This record gives sequence, C-alpha cells and structure tokens, in this order.
Amino acid sequence: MKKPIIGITLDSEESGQYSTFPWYAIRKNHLFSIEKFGGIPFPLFHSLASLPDIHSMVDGIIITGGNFDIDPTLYGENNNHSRSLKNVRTNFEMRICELSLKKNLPILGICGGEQLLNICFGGTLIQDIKKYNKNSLDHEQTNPRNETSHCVEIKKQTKLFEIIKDSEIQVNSSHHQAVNKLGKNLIISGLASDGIVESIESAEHDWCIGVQWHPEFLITKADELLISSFIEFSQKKL
Ligand SMILES: [Mn+2]
Repeated sequence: MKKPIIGITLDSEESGQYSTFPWYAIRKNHLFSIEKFGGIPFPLFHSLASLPDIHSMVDGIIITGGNFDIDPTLYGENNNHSRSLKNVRTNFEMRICELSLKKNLPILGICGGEQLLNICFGGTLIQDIKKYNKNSLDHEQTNPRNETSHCVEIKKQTKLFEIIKDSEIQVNSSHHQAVNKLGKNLIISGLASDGIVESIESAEHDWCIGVQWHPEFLITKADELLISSFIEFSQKKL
C-alpha cells in the first residue's frame, strides 16, 4: 500500500548557528512522529513558484509553528506585542493552507500553525496572553517541552473528541499568543482552565484541526491518537 506523503512546513533563519547563510530547520520529532504512524514526511521549503507542483504531490499538510509571530496586519490589527515576524514563511503557509482547504486535503495546524489556520478562516489572535490576562496560566512552560504542563478540556461532539475519546487531557505549552476571535465556520474543540483556546477545527472540512500544543512530542495517548488519525485520513485520500 502506498504511504501518504505529508507536506510539513519548515522554519527558516537568515543567519546564525547552522550557517551564516539563510537556512531551513525542523525538529526531528515532527518528521519521526509522521513516520511512526505510517506517513512519509515531505518538508516544504517556502517557494511560491513551486507551490502548485508541491501541492499536487502531497496527501496531507502539517503547518508547524516557531519562535516568531504572524504579522498582525494580516488580521487587521496593529502590531502591539508581537515578537519577530517571518513574512516570507507566513505568506507561503497562508497560500498552502488556502489551497489545501480548497481541495479538502487533511490539515493539522500545530501551535503557530493552529493560529495561522484561525487567521486563514478570518479570525484574530491574542497578541500576548500575559498582557491580555495577567492571571492566565503559564502557557510558556518552564519545564522541558517533552513534559506536559496544563490540562485541556475537550468538548464533546467535536472531531477532536471523536479521535481522542477523552474530555480532559494533559498537554505541553509553548506559546505566548492564542486564538482570539474565532474564524468563520470554525469550532472551538478545546479550552484551558483560564479560557485560552487550545484547539479548533473546521465544521466544513473532513479533517482540519489545529492544536495549540505540540502532539509531535507524543507525550500522551491523546498525542498519538491525533497524529495517527491525521495520517490515517491522509491515507484514505489516496
Ligand atoms: Mn497552552
């Protein structure tokens, strides 16, 4: 049986550490978690010129996050609290997301990728959680990221609940922004105890889910169920 090819977006840096020239990067666990559940990861470089060809080759898309923010002007706000921007990357991810939604291709948005999904559907972001609510949980956990740090309530009658089959899960947390106004035709499927949105999904697509945590670390059973469902669905699209 042919394995599904999973397009996964890369991070980029202009200079430093690996090379003084521009380079791409991705954590190994992103790729190996795809492989573990039967997919072939296909890292996506940020080329709009190659986008239509690349897109016709993949069976599912993962939008990853990184240590940067999405330009708030994309959701109609001034840049109040954002950290560094990566506009070439964001532009590429927005285009591939739009194309994938049009083709009803399975999409998993992880962390910044979940936030990008919300913007793609016309939503907005909380630009800085601590400034928005000083009593919020610490969503930038200080313990290692391969451990959990807070719990998420999963709403019943959502696709995510159908997959995870649990109404309360433990997750890791590595974000200073979050979904604010929800995009059109999206559903909130998971909330932290401070009310911060932790997961969203499209009501009009077969498999389009965004999670604020990092399931690629495969810390919990819920992480495994989520990645395996995504790969399984990408397989069905073949
Ligand atoms: Mn969190």
